[in-house]
Amino acid sequence: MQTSPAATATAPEMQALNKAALKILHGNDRGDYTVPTHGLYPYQWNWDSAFAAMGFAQIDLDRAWREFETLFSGQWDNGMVPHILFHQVDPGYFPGPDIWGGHGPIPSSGISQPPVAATLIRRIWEMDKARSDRPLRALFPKLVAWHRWFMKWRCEDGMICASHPWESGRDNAPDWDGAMAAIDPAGVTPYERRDTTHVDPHMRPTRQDYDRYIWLVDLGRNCNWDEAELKATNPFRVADPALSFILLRANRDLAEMGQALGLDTSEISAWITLQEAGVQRLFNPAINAYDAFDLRQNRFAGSLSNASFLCWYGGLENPRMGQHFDRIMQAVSHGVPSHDPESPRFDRKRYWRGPSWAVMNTLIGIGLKDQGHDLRAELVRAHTRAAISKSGFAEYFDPLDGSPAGGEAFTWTAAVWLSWAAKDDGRV
Ligand code: 9WN
Repeated sequence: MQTSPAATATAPEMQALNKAALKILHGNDRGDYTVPTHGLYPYQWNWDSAFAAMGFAQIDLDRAWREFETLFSGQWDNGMVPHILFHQVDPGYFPGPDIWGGHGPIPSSGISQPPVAATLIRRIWEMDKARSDRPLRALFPKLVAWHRWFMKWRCEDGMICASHPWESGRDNAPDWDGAMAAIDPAGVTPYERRDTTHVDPHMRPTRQDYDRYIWLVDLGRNCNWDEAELKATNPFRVADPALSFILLRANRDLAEMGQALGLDTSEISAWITLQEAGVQRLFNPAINAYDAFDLRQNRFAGSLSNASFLCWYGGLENPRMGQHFDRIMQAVSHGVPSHDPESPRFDRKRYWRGPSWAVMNTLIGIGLKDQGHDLRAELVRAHTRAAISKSGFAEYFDPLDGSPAGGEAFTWTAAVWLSWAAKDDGRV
């Protein structure tokens, strides 16, 4: 196994990076919430916010809680917490609130995003326990309602499905290729992309992807985001290893917090039991790895991705995943790549089809550490540090040389630096 990254920063370089990370966090801070980066993403994104809160927790626990409170102020009556909250309309991003037609208390999208919040809230609560349980007590029922929504509308035999590639947070991953190919986007609302005015189009999803993203938004808006109708009609329903492992882990953390608060957690325990069986169904023997599964076409995607490596984060042990991990980390200098570099679909620059993401690395690293794979956990951290030291706080990184890709001055990359990548003990 490779044990050291391509480069390590000196102490003064580390200090300069700490300072730069804080500057990014403050620069993207809009008071009660944080934008992922100025320009490209001018709104509050769900899982980005959870990581932003971890960054703030290093310097200001009240501000960390406020990030979550703002996020949950956008929760819908059915429990869903949207993937984007449009606090202030900004023409720099498409699709905006009018295209989404969300019906929550704040203008929003109509889908959700990976529920990392409970796990990161647990960490902040542990850091803040001595002061008070009050913020956790207020958020706890909202977390339960959100997870209940996932279990009611996104769960198939314990596997958790994405209803749109954006819901997975891994927009153009090869995991969705089969399901996307089956969609005919005829009649999609005419639109003009804004992302490619901010970022090199070679680093972004294709036009074919976007037609289908917007077609799926049209589908949801046209039925007023009626989940029962969408469950029956949406051609995109793919069980996602990331959503499945992340929600399983989140439910474990939620149950722990509930018990500490003296609350009844039997409903959560039942979810965990169902999900523990469900994640086993995501193991695809054809690639010997956890994989996405298309419920509509009843077939695996055949994609070994960084989501597959969230198995440890979900509390699972599987020696075959360790072998894949070692092989892939030997093939790259700045992992963990979002897709297997040996696959013909690997694309080192294009978003979720190859690049490494500091935020996924954090989750993979937490899981490895929790399962006792200390060397592998440290390797992920070292690669993440090397990429950030070399290229700054980019949205994602080329895994073959660590060069920056996507947006710049990224909140979650800065937050990951402060809360995990640069820390001595390797714990979030
Ligand atoms: C669509 C904000 C978000 C992340 C996602 C990432 C990207 C949006 C986009 O940016 O998605 O939600 O327009 O490309 O894929 O994970 O939350 O950083």
